[in-house]
This record gives sequence, structure tokens and C-alpha cells, in this order.
Amino acid sequence: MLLNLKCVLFLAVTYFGLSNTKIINEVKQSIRKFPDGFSFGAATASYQIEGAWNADGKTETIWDHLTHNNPCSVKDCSNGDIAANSYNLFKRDVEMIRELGLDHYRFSLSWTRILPTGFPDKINEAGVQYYNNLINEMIKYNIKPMVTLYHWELPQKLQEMGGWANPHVTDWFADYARVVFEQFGDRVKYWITINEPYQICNAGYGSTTKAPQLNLKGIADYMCAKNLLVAHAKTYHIYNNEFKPKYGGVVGMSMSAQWYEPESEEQVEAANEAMHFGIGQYAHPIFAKEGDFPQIMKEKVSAKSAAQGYYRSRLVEFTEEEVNMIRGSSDFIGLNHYTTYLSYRSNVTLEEKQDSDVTSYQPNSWPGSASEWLKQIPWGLHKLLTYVKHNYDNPMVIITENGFSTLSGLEDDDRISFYREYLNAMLDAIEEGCNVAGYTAWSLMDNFEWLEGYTVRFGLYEVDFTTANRTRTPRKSAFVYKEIVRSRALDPIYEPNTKVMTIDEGH
Ligand code: GBH
Repeated sequence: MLLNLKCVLFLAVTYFGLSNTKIINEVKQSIRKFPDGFSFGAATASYQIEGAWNADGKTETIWDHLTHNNPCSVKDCSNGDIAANSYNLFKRDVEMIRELGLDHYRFSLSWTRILPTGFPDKINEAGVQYYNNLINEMIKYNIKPMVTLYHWELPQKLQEMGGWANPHVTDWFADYARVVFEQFGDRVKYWITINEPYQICNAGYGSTTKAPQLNLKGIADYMCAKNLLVAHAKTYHIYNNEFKPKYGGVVGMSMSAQWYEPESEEQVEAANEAMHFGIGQYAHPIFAKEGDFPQIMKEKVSAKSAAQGYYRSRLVEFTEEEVNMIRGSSDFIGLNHYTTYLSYRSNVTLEEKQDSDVTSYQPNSWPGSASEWLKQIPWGLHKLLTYVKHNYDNPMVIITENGFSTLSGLEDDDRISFYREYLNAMLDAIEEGCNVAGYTAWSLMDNFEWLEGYTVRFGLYEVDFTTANRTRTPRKSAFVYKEIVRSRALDPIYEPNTKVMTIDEGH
């Protein structure tokens, strides 16, 4: 849409000889404002940026374990041992946040930095100090911390006891959360319990594309899903009962929220099924009126399990008490949205380990990025937000991740167009009544991109991973995002001066 506008203007100048003033006026009319009080931020995650993997008492997590024991399952055989070295460079990170003029910064905590045994019997002072230093540095400059308790780094010892497949994990996690609320709750008002359950369970337990690479599809992923939702709900209620009265913060979860579009009008039901097996698996139990896993999931998994010879559904059911505990257990829904797929009905055989009868894909003609899976389809965000409004009773939404990958380099016009187009689509949804309160760019800086290692870059700031001091340099997109945040508006043709990055007054 924004690009079209540019084209129209270009044609207007070329063929109709419109005056400059007229063009400038038309652009001004097309500048869209963000609502008052809208919060802009950027995000990172502990393993992806901190490094210092065994410093000051921190113990091994499942990502340390994976990268050290099976290094070349990461594309460039790299790891997060040093990453962007934010454990030592956090002051520079906060300086970057000030340069961008952000309202909030989303980062995550490393469980074993705080609790080296995984349990609350020993609180590691040095780890707590690190996060206190980071949080205090942010508070000093009026930047709201948005803290994720779990962005994929389970303590390795807890994994050896089954991790998210062991029902006791619900208490392990809730205990950890309580320690965190006690330590940081006075200053942190935005809490995300868990980042992307779909990736944790479906990729980590049902496949090999995330730690712990368990690859038990249709079994371990469902155990994980159930336990994770119970852990989340326990944590929500702990905060709500014991901490919210004095601190008044909010608690939610960040969902992996890709959009599934019907390939044709006949495929609406198929695409809907893909949504239920995707975001619905985790959002429906919390946000839908009736709670629990989506009906279609329960029916399909139960029928396929029976036909496959299992004595009970592979989808571990919730008790009624659990359904009630989980339903409503979030103050907002966090959406991590990147891309869109087309879906159609397909006859999946019982031998294929897939419980939905849908195939999804991305046409080659869709504009791509440096990541195979990431195609730039801004209208998918508009449709996703509309879906969330209709299906989950218009909850408060925070976009907790949205971003684009490139190779290294500072001239990132593709990323700029991605951000502009997606923010524009978000504004369409807001105008139609979607309750979106904040937007968080992924990522503040380049980082360890899981199994992609350092081969693709998501940062507004480039990080030089070849030098010991991990120099951070703003990309062109950083200047453009800064202007969006400063002006609280989307100017489709703003060209930044990328020579000097400064900190504006009041930041
Ligand atoms: C986010 O997940 C993560 O929260 C963040 O840590 C990460 O850095 C960011 O994405 C960028 O990747 O290749 O077909 O297996 C986003 C959701 C969904 C993105 C799965 C990668 C891989 C699809 N992810 N996808 S495939």
C-alpha cells in the first residue's frame, strides 16, 4: 500500500507534471498517526545476546547443551557462549534503546543465571545483580522493562528429568517465577511468562528444530503443551494474588502467531483448522470463552489416536479444574508475528504423524528475506489481529515480536519497507477496533539466531561478531524506526540522515 502510494506519486510527477507542493501535501495526508499512549519497543532474548554462558555461577541450559554437544546442528556450528556479549555490554544496549527513543525494551531472563540448580534453594547473587543493573539502567531513563521469564533456556538438569514433558515442571516453573517476581517485581510491570509455546513444544519436543531436539511428534509435544499451559496459569495466579495488589503489573504469554490464509474460497475450513492447531492450541485454552484445547484438535487427535491403536488420546486432556485455572489467565495476548502461509485441505494418512488434515506453504512469488521461512506479507498481520479480536473477545494485544532478516550490511531498505508495511497493516486493524497497545521490533540488535547461528541478521543495530568488543552500529532501519517513534507517525517516504545517531532530549 505504501509502495503503491510512492508509485502513484512517481507517475504523477512523471506524466502529469504535478508541482512539488502538491506532492508534498499528498504525502502529508498519507502520514498516519499512532494512537495516544501507544508503546513502541524492541526485543531480544537472553541466550541470543548475553553470552557469559558459565560466568559468575550460571549453569548449563538446554541451549548450552545442544550447541556444545551437537555443534553442527547449528548452521555455522556456532553457539551463544559469547553472542553479542550483552552480559558485559548492557550499558551500551540501554544507550541504543535511548538512541531509538523507545518506550519499552523486551528482554528475557536466564533461569540458571538466577537459580543455578533450577530450584529456589540457591539464589545466585551475581545473576540477580546483572538483571538489577540492567533494569535500573533502564528505569533511570524511563524505559519500561518488559520481561520474559522463559525464552527457551530450560536448566539442563530439569531437562534430564523430562523437562516440559514432566508434569512437575509446572511447580518448577512457578517457583522460579515467584523468585523473579520477588526480586524484580517492584520495577517490572510487564511480564511475559513464556515465549512461543509452539516453538518450545512442537519444534523442541515434536521435531529437531529447537532444543532439546526430542523428535517425538504427536506425543511429547502434547505433554509439553499441557504442562506449559498449566505452568503459565499457576504463575499468572501467583502474580495476580500475591504481587499484583502491591505492584499492579500485567502478565501474559507471547504466542508464535503466523497467519494461515485459505488458498481459495473452498479452503476456509482448512485454513481455520491450521489456525486452531497453530496459535489456537495455546491461545484457545486461555482466551476462548469455553477454554480448553480447540474442539477440532480434541476430535482429530482422539480419532487418529484410536485408529492408530493407542488406548487413549495422545492429546493429554485437561481436568475441569485445569480448564478453569487456565481460562482467563492472561491480562494481554503477546503476538510474535512474522509471516503468512496458504492452506488447503489434504488427506493426511495415519502413518504421517500429523493430526491436522491441512497442508500449508508459501508461494515462491512472495517477497522473501534472508530466512527461507520469512516472506513479507503485511496483510497477514491485519488478518491475524482481526482473527484475535473476533475469536478471543478483543483482548489487549501487545505485538511482542515482528521483524525481518537480512544478511550483514547497514543499508537495509528491505527491512525498512517491512516495518513500514507491517505497521501500516497494524494501523488498519487498530482503526477497525483491534485493541493493540504496543509494538515490539525484533530485534534491537543482531544475535544468535538459534539453528541459523549468526548467518541471518534481524537487528536494527548490526553487531560485529568478529571483534572482541562486539561493536554495535545502527542500520538505516534504526534511523527510520527512531523517526517513527519520535513522530508517533508513519511517514512513507522519510529518508534519514544516517551519519550520526544521537540521543534526543528526554531520553
Ligand atoms: C522468533 O520465533 C523467536 O522468538 C526469536 O527468538 C527469533 O530470533 C525470531 O523468531 C526470528 O527467528 O524453518 O519452517 O522450521 C519466530 C517463529 C517460527 C520462526 C518457526 C522460525 C522456522 C520455520 N519462528 N520458524 S521452519
